[in-house]
Amino acid sequence: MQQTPATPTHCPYCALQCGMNLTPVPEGGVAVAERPDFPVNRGALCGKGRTAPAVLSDRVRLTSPLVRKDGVLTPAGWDEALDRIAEGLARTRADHGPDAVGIFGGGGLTNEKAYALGKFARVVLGTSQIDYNGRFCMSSAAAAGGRAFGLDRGLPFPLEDIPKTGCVILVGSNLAETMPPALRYLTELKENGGRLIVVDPRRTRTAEQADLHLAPRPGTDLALALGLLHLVVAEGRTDEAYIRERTSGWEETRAAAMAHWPEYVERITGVSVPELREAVRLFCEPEHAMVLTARGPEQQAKGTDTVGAWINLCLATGRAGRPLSGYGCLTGQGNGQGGREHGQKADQLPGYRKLTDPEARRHVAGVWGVDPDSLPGPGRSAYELLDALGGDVRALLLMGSNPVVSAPRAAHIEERIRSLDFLAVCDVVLSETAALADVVLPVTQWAEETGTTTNLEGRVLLRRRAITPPEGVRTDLYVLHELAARLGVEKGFPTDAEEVFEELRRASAGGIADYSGITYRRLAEEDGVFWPCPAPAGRNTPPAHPGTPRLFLDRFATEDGRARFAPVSHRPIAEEPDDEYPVLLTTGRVVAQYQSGAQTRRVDELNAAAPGPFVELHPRLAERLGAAEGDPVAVVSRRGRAVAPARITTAIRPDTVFMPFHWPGEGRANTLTNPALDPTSRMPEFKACAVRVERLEAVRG
Ligand SMILES: Nc1nc2c(c(=O)[nH]1)N[C@H]1C(S)=C(S)[C@@H](COP(=O)(O)OP(=O)(O)OC[C@H]3O[C@@H](n4cnc5c(=O)[nH]c(N)nc54)[C@H](O)[C@@H]3O)O[C@H]1N2
Ligand SMILES: Nc1nc2c(c(=O)[nH]1)N[C@H]1C(S)=C(S)[C@@H](COP(=O)(O)OP(=O)(O)OC[C@H]3O[C@@H](n4cnc5c(=O)[nH]c(N)nc54)[C@H](O)[C@@H]3O)O[C@H]1N2
Ligand code: SF4
Ligand SMILES: [Mo]
Repeated sequence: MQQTPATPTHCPYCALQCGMNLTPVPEGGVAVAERPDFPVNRGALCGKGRTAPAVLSDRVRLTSPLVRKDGVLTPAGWDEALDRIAEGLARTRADHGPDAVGIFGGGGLTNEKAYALGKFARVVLGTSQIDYNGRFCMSSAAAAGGRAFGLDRGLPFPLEDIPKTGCVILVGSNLAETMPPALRYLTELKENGGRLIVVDPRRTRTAEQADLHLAPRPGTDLALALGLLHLVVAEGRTDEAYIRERTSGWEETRAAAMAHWPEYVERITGVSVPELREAVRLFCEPEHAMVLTARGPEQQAKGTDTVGAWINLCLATGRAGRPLSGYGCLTGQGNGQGGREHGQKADQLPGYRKLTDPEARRHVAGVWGVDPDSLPGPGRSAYELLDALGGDVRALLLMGSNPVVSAPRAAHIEERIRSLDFLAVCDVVLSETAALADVVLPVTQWAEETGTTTNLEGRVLLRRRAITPPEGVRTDLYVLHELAARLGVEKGFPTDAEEVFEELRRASAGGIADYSGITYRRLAEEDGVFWPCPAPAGRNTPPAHPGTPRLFLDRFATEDGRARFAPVSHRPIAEEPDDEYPVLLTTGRVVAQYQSGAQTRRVDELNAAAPGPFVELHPRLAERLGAAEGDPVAVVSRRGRAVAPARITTAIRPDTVFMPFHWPGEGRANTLTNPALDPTSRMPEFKACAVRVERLEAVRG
């Protein structure tokens, strides 16, 4: 029998975008094999990536459009389903104006899809009401990075630099569970004599690897970083020449830090003064050091300032824009980085351009062949958009998110979604949100389509089609093409991903995230290309731009080339515990489930490993409640009540409980969470709210 050659591609899930080889199997679907030559993961895969083919099975996926008839979702043909959507969107627009039609996208969508979705909103619908789930993810780091450096890219250096630095402070990342193959970089760091500090209210699998684990009270990272900066100044560890030559705004920031005495910071965070001093010593002694943040410090109503405070620490010690030193954010979703660059965000045009910038509007409108004045202005952020459903926004097209499970204050958002005049969802499975739709369109999955993603390093990658999708399933690009045509726009929405990418190149040219020098051909030959990668000027094929693995080595991307300090001060979380709600709830992930679980809850092996929600609590708290391991406990916040079995562990602070957010129904963590938003990034406070915990018998009396 002839061997089918394997197709090298990338995982459908997280931002590491591990390389893998796919081979079609006779019974349908693909087999996943190692791809040791791809540098990011060198063959290693986590259980989610390994089992991703299970979601290709007809047993769990959608294979026909569904249209609601007499209240029931019923299989229908593609034309009927597309007609219904076009009608639903057009009627709403006619009755209530273009801004009554909303679009909600996702950071898992490829660059091509995200680009086409943003263009569809502005050109076909003329609506300003588009945003995406990246607001729930790393928007605070993006805002802080943009403010400090003039450019936001997850990591400003490749992962391979991490083992060569002297110290890493990992703030609110549980890498060992959320990007398991990346743990290797931290292990190698330690093997090389480097130090690891982990900041997490829980002693996670990642924290267990640390030389020093700081366990602050949730929502107090801002104070913690200021306390460290205070000590840096007090101990004379600032890099004065660097501050003078490469930064601006130090005096104000220095003054703010000096107001945060270590004893004061200890009272706020629960991290002791000796621990603070030890952290400063480990961070400052080596020649190079890095700070990496993830959702812990970012998913806070002050996430932008919090990340700003960690960046301040890097700047004051001369640890940014130098080899083997810097600040980076570990982005989350498969295309968390690219998804935030090409226009599905409320205030954004492709190439990381601003929708309010007249020059950006002129450039992109030129590529799109429309009048710049016809482009709407910025719309609402994700939570605000979801909150407006059924009010100002009456019809919604949703692609690549499952907000019934993943949005904060989810019961309220579910009710808003139910109150829509019209909802259309494109998905690969019947998610909890798709189940509420008027029309559901079944779309192709990673192994069945081509497209690009940009991983956490800013490395643009080519995902290749390895198998033919089932009859009855179409691509997201096909959906947008067909809807555009039905709404009167015949051109400009190709179904071929490479054609979309060619247009994206031109639209991004000259922007911050410049992809114009990147082609599918290059991506097929190289291990990805780091943006910015401008197209070479001139016509006689001059040498291609190599891409930019390392940013800021000569200058920052601000107007004066200097990084900007952020003069920030401690402030409390939006909802402090009180007598009625005395405990803090924080939320996050487990290794075997992904996000809202829409995909991974359909994989037997993963369900066996992580079958359902739980409430992690300290023995002291459990004792007070009279709860034993496995007992159902109720967690109650001002927004609702969730029930899940108790998991008792000393790995969490006694004043805090933790719930993963991967499940719907009774154990849905987001029934409880607080949608208080960061004023700049509009990121909700997923990581801290006030709750009361009750043993279930006590509740039911
Ligand atoms: N298995 C798995 N992997 C994933 C995902 C998944 O759903 N499942 N999702 C992907 C996506 S989209 C993302 S965004 C990433 C997220 O990756 P991570 O950021 O690593 O994931 P989280 O579990 O949300 O949060 C990390 C840690 O923050 C801690 N934390 C809670 N509150 C605070 C706080 O106030 N301060 C600090 N410093 N820490 C706090 C939590 O205890 C938790 O251990 O993972 C990606 N990878
Ligand atoms: N309490 C709490 N809540 C959180 C978080 C937290 O830490 N705590 N984290 C937040 C974060 S960081 C994130 S990123 C969000 C994520 O939460 P969601 O936005 O709900 O993300 P997913 O569950 O990945 O949903 C993606 C949906 O799109 C489908 N899908 C996948 N690929 C495609 C595609 O190519 N096309 C189409 N049309 N559909 C596709 C999937 O089947 C799934 O139904 O959750 C946020 N919610
Ligand atoms: S770490 Fe992320 S990219 Fe790698 S296999 Fe797991 S889910 Fe996929
Ligand atoms: Mo995320």
